[in-house]
Amino acid sequence: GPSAPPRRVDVAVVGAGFGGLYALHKLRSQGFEVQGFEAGDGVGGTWYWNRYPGARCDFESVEYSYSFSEELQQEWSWSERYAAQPEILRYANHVADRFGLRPLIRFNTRIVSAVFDRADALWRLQTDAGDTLEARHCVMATGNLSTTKYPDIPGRDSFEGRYFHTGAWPHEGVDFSGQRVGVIGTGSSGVQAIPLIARQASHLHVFQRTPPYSLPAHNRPVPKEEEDAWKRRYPEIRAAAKKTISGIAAFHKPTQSALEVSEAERLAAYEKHWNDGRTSITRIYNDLLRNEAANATVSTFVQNKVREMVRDPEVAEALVPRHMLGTRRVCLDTDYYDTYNRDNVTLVDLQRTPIEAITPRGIRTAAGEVALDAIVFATGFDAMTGTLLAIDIRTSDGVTLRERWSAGPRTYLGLMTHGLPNLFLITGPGSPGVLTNMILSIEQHVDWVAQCLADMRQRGLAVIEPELAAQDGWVEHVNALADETLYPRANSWYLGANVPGKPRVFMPYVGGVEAYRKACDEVVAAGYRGFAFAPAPAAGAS
Ligand code: NA7
Repeated sequence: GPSAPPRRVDVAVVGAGFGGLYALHKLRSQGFEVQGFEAGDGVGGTWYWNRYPGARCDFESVEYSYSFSEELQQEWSWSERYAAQPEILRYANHVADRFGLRPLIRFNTRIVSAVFDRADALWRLQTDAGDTLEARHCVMATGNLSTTKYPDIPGRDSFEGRYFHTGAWPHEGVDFSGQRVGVIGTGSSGVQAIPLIARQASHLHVFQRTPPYSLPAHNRPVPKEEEDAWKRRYPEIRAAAKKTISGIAAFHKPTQSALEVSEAERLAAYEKHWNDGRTSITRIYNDLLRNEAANATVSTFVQNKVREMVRDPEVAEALVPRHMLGTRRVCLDTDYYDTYNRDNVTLVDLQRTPIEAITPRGIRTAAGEVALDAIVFATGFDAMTGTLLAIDIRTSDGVTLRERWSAGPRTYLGLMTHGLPNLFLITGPGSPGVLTNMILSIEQHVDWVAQCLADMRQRGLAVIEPELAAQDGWVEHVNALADETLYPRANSWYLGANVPGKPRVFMPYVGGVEAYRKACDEVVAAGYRGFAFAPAPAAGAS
């Protein structure tokens, strides 16, 4: 029999993390009809999925929080300098309830395909439940670190114990008491989880391929007076954050070269920063991410710290990172290095003894088999593009995102892709997103999209698409900026280097949030330079 026509809205928002929540709120407040979709059964995105022990933000919570509502930022209290995952998830839930966003979201629903019908100028989104929604515009707030990646090691399914990925942690938690546990991976997630798992497990083996740089968080409760003082200065702090590279007011924009000061002065500055507890050590001098000799000064400083903290010299040497600090994400930890001074912790250096297989009993390296009851995969994500490319995104006349991005992602301003009209990315490749305070970048993107859609409505336009030349120019600019830095010199997920076969393209815009906002705003001021518009088609116009 005839089925009801699909529901039609102005904007579909995919994902209900911090990006999706704010997009729903902002677009609805401008009078657009919106529909959200979320694969999980709750809001929070990253903070919904990553429930592993020790998960916390490595930006201070007073800055890693929404600024769009003065009441929200005045009324919400953060208990710690670096809030842990459960508190950040409570905050996401508070925001969803406070602004009435939950009814706008379909939970437990994954978008499997999105097809733009050129004749009707509508996106048709198909869910994994098999139903369809039509939307004039589609906002992909699908996150940059949302598709978990297991390593290509044979035998995982033969393992007879339990295994977990940090990015898809069981809601009920995991009790490792009395167990022999193996952790594979020492990025931000591993560095946070390892100290806590070590305290619970009977024995912990850490399987390390690349030693990270990790700085002490000096996490602590936030006293009331400090919070009050902060809240009084909030407008000033939020404004200052926009004028930085990372979108964090506390990360100052450096003016001096590391090589123009004396060694004593440099070491004092690094020491002060070490005791302060922030990841922004590369922001002390302006050439730490641009000049190898400058970088060596800070890399060596942290390498020596590692040697001081770990008692067994052989273990210490294996933990000393060798790449240039900052070219891969710097970690922030609580007791990470001291964990290797415990009797029940063994470091397995995979550079010496690579993993050969996962066996029914544990993990076999070139040095033999380690018997384990549980394995934790802290092995990261198919970052920035994985989640988007897992959705079949295409147009009715045969353009596919997968094909357009086959040699690496291409966007104009990180916001849109040529050939795929009315599809907006939040903090996507070509934007500074992943290198910055994500919530600040999310707000800027969503505000830009909301303004754009409001302008289009006012001018009676229904279709927006970046021009190919504008996109090529932006991609070239993003690459040129990256090539002036040391970033592309390391194997990192910024480059897709952690996923075998992924094109090696440095994906984020390194110019910082201030320059990026200026670029986006200038395009608007120049009448949306580089974008082409069209009115709604006569038939099927809504
Ligand atoms: P990351 O930073 O991508 O770290 C993944 C870790 O897993 C890293 O140490 C990898 O070593 C290791 N890994 C990956 N595959 C393997 C194999 N096959 N064998 C051994 N070790 C492996 O992910 P996180 O979840 O820690 O952090 C992601 C982001 O979340 C982080 O940057 C912050 O922005 C927050 P490798 O370095 O590839 O040698």
